[in-house]
Amino acid sequence: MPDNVISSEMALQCGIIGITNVGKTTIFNCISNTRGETNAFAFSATKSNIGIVQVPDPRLYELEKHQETEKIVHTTVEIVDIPGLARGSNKGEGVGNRFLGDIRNTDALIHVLRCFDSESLPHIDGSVNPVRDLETVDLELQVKDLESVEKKIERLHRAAKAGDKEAVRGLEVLEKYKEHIEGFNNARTLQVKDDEKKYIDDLFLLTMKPVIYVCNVDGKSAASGNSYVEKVKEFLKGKDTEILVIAGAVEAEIAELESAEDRMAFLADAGLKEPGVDKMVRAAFRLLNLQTFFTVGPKEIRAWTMKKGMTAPQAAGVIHSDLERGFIRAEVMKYNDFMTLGSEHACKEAGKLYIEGKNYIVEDGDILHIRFNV
Ligand SMILES: Nc1nc2c(ncn2[C@@H]2O[C@H](COP(=O)(O)OP(=O)(O)OP(=O)(O)O)[C@@H](O)[C@H]2O)c(=O)[nH]1
Ligand SMILES: [Mg+2]
Repeated sequence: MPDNVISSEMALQCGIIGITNVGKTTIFNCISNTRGETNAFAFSATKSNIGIVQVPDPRLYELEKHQETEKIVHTTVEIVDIPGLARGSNKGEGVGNRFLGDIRNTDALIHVLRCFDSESLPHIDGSVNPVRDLETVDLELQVKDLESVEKKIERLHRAAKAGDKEAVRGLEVLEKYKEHIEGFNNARTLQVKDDEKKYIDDLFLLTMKPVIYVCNVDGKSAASGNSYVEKVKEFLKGKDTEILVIAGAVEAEIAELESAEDRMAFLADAGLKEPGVDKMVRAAFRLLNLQTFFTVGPKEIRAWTMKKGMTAPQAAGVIHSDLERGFIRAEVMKYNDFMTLGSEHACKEAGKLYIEGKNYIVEDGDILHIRFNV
């Protein structure tokens, strides 16, 4: 199967990681219908929670302004809440070792950092210090990666001795990674040529996975952050990474509220226009290299998930395999054209309804109508 085909068996997963007791499960519970247990005891969590999470896309409601519909369907993304790591996890400290395996199964990471004070919740390392925590977690992952790299180096050494030329080339690349990681760096930051990546792809290195950072702050700091957040930003300066600020405990309370009006009012009180976790889910979606296309009609307006670079028949296959098999053509409108012109008819008149064939690469925000025949 080509690697840009998604089916439900191989859904991409984003993992929530971090030190123990930083608020991972609290944040997870804001976005998921699956309830994870939150707890003030270190190492209390003993299993990962998997949630199918709605990707909040305001464009769906904008589309509804031009097309009356019976229902709106959001697309989803899979997010896993993994129990906390601690110093020494790579040696099985805490319950850490097992969870490194859960991290390996993910495709991208949300790294949660504790940026709140709480007298009732002591920090496992004695004080609140998100930069130290970040480095602690990175180090655990690096140690594990180094193990994987060294194992493969041994294997390749044997093959190289037996005269395998490919193994000799592989060794050069792996030695570069070994040196890089030994210098307390994450694998993702090493610049290598595209054709060198294949020598480590099979290792699924933990520090190779793309990452965003979430600073979990107290309610007062929801809109403006605090000095802990500043330290994190300072530390990550120049690194090409996204940093989000979320008031986890407050957002968890807001998420519990029944009425949408109440939720809006409490968000406004906290100085927010939308929940920080909504931004986080969209960021996770992008981090996984996923994009959205829409189908728009009187029965439903719906967002669908596709991998960046999918062709029109592949995207059609996300809706139903028949649509891929019997694909004839796609009628495509751009979201912005549809919003400005206001209807399919108007788009057609303006020459903004494009007829595309099987080689068309679908773009984020495309509104598709698939013509097919089976
Ligand atoms: N004051 C304050 N407490 C928080 C905040 N977020 C989480 N907590 C509390 O911190 C404790 C731990 O939260 P969890 O969400 O269980 O933390 P976790 O990171 O999932 O912990 P492990 O799964 O054990 O690693 C709970 O008692 C939460 O109520 C916050 O923003 N402010
Ligand atoms: Mg937890």
